[in-house]
Amino acid sequence: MQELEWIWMNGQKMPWKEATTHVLTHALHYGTGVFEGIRCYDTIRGPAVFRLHDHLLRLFDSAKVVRMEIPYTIDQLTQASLELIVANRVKECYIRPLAFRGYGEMGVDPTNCKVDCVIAAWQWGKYMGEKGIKEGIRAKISSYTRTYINSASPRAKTTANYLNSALAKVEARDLGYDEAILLDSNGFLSEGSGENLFLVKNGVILTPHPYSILLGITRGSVIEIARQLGLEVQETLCTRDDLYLADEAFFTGTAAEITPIVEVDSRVIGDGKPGEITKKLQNAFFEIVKGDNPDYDKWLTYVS
Ligand code: PPE
Repeated sequence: MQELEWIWMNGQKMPWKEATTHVLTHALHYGTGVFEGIRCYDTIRGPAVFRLHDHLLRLFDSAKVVRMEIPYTIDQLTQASLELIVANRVKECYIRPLAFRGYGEMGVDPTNCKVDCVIAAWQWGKYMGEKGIKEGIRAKISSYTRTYINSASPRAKTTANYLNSALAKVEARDLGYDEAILLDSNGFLSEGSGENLFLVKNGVILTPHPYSILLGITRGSVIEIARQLGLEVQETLCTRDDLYLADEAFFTGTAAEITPIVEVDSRVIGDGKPGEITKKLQNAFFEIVKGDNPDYDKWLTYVS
């Protein structure tokens, strides 16, 4: 990966290469970490972070679920994120706050391990390529089931939850697909390995109910934008058949932004091209994150 100059770690910025941790860090062994992914976009008023406060609120929610006390406030992490962008002299970047159980004691119980907190930033282009975001990607329903709500909370963005994602992603890639779509333990659609899922049928937008998924900030944004545009959105149970027979489908996520899905399990979605509603939402979304829609300035934190 392309390194930037600084990483914020436990209250201070330090050179990228020095931001390291002990091999007996609890989270490395037991997955006891919570994190966020946030994008900063270049706008006419300079770099702006999209929904920074909402992402940090979710970080603290994730920490609450796993009973981890983050030793900083939201305000401190906000300030640290903004200062990191300035220090690294980037206009656009992806920001990764991470709080994790550190070095202290081995054994599953994390209680006696201190909580370490880092914020890194790097430049990250289109998650599934320029071609993917323009022309759409091919997805596969995974043989892996999304982590069950009572085994590991999908509402919490924990590092542990991503083994489930990584298994599904690698399987999909091995089979020649761009991304995996996981079903929940009842067989309904849940989400991609790192994205939420949307379908469009007869002009109505459908998205899996909030129980077995990460409640995506991009998902919430897209629902609000779509309703504002006068489109109907339903959060509901969706089956793989709903997806196969949809007129349009797309993924949402901080990294993935809005990525059209044009094929699932060898079924062409709609006419095999990004759909009209998908493109409309994509345009509206990029206008907002680039600071070109004053109605949504509330979602941007300008770096300076
Ligand atoms: N579901 C999952 C499982 C998920 O990982 C993400 C984000 C989302 C939904 C969408 O959430 P939001 O970003 O708030 O709209 N995935 C992050 C990690 C990607 C990675 O490869 O790392 C992201 O997009 O930042």
